[in-house]
Amino acid sequence: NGVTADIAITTHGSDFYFSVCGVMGFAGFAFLALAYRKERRDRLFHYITAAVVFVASIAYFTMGSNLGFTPIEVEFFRSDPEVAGTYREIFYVRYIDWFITTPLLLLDLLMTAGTPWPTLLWLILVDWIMIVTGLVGALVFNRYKWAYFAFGCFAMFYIIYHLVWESRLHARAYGKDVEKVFMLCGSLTTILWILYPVAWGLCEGGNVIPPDSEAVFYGALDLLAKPVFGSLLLWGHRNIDPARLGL
Ligand code: RET
Repeated sequence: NGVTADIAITTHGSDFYFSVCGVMGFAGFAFLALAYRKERRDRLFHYITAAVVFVASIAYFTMGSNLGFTPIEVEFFRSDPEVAGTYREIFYVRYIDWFITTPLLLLDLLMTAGTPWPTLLWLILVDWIMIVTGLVGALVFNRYKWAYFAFGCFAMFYIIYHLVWESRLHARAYGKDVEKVFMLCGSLTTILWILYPVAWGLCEGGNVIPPDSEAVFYGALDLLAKPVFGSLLLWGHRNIDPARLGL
């Protein structure tokens, strides 16, 4: 429709997005190929993890094609004359990706810890609050965006508290091998998830770094949180019978 942003990605930015798209897609086929070495009933974690990277691959295809964004006016109170009235491209497609994939990543982790399903559902609902408030905040142009950001951070720290305390103790009860994979993947998740709001504050929030740097920041986080996390999780599960976890 001809709407463009003053602050937008360059060709380099889109090349980077296409590379991440390729890595995510490749990881998806690899996770599926590994699934076929197992009995159908033992493939749960493979299917969930493959779905995560396939969804991400499509989101990255979208951003590489310079689609899935909308121009949002840069926040008013930062308006030195340089940035007043300028528009930054905000990739809402990220949040559609995260809305689908972060609950799946939580499923991966929490089912590893044998978390009871009512708790699991509750944490997914809290996760949705985190993502949706982040999206709304990103689309708001004035300082109210930071209120949404605060709601989202509150939700995230609640989830992290759960991973670090309740779920860790749960995982421990299932034995050494379960505890080990949970500790590895849970620690990775805790560190990475805390960096997402940092990226948001520098990009959608404060417009401190340009969209090309945003591509690299979120891109690195997504590669670590999806294909790297997924590989470690599936590797950790190689000798764990899902029936032991009540699955
Ligand atoms: C937002 C902004 C609002 C406050 C918080 C956020 C956290 C986002 C997170 C995203 C995780 C994404 C993952 C993607 C998979 O690749 C929405 C940025 C707290 C934690 C793991």
